[in-house]
Amino acid sequence: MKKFSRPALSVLALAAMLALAGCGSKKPVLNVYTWSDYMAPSVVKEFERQFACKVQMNYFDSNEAMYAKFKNGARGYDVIFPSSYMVKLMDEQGMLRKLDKSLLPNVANVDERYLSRAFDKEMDHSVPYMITVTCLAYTPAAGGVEANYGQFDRADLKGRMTLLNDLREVIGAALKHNGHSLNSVDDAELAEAKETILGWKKNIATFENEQYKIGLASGEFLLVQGYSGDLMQVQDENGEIEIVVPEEGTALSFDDMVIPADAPNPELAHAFINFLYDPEISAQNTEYVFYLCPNRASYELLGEETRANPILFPSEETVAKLEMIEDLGENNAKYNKLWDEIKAAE
Ligand code: SPD
Repeated sequence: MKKFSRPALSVLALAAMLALAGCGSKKPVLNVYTWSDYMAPSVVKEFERQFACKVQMNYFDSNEAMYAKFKNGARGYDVIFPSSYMVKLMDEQGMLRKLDKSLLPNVANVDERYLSRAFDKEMDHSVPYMITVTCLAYTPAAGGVEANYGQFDRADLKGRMTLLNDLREVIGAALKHNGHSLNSVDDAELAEAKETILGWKKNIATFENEQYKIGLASGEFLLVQGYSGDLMQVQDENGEIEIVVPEEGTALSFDDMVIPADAPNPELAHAFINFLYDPEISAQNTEYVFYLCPNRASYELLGEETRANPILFPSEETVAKLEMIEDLGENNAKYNKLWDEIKAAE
């Protein structure tokens, strides 16, 4: 039988209020805008049951696509899950609602080791949801793979590899491969990264954020750059797949939970964020999506295999290789221009 930690009184009162509001009328709807394959269906169902509501899931496949949609006037979302560098940009533009901490008692469990690396350390506008480490994954048919981004230079794997369709991840990978910070704004380093990626582009099948998972599972793609949890989901289906952290270093991202300034249902949105930090719920979610929710109180509830997973709980040596993707302020324009040039190149 499932146990749930005892929520604070104000949260119980809110649940009762929302449940009553649902009686005899249409259920309240929580509109969520997030990445795909990123939440256990059982978790969503349990929230709908406890809060007598309907959760409507909507998906994006990159921070930039989400931001562009929002900037162009998309409205009606209650909770969004951008990466923290994008949260900073959205916050600066007044797009986000200040969080009411009295409605988020479970969030006290957030792991300080991660929060200390976050941009919004006070969690004024965002709460970390899950942590991504960008990795490489390959099948045995790729043959003799080394754990580095230089693999994308391999002409023998031409047409059988993919890079993410994510400008910060791909430019970041090339910068790391060339020995620089993945947040570099140095013109010479960025020009060098562009040349590196143009070389890789000759060998990859495509830049892909979603279909690469099916392609890797089916054997169509032999080596891919991917988000850690997504790759582990594929590995769970196909035990032959290997996942490695690139030795030059790689990206660490937090995807956060934020409430848009004009969210139609901010109370229910707070309840959802708080619910996702219930230790049992966080553990259940991590076991399903293979991303770590940085909720200290949930760690002891994870299975032994999950606790021993070197990507979810990396060694000091691996942590030293990880660099957080940061917002680059006015220099974001440089990256956008570089990415457009890379995409347009033959
Ligand atoms: N399927 C969920 C993918 C979300 C991974 N996080 C993206 C981080 C981007 N830097």
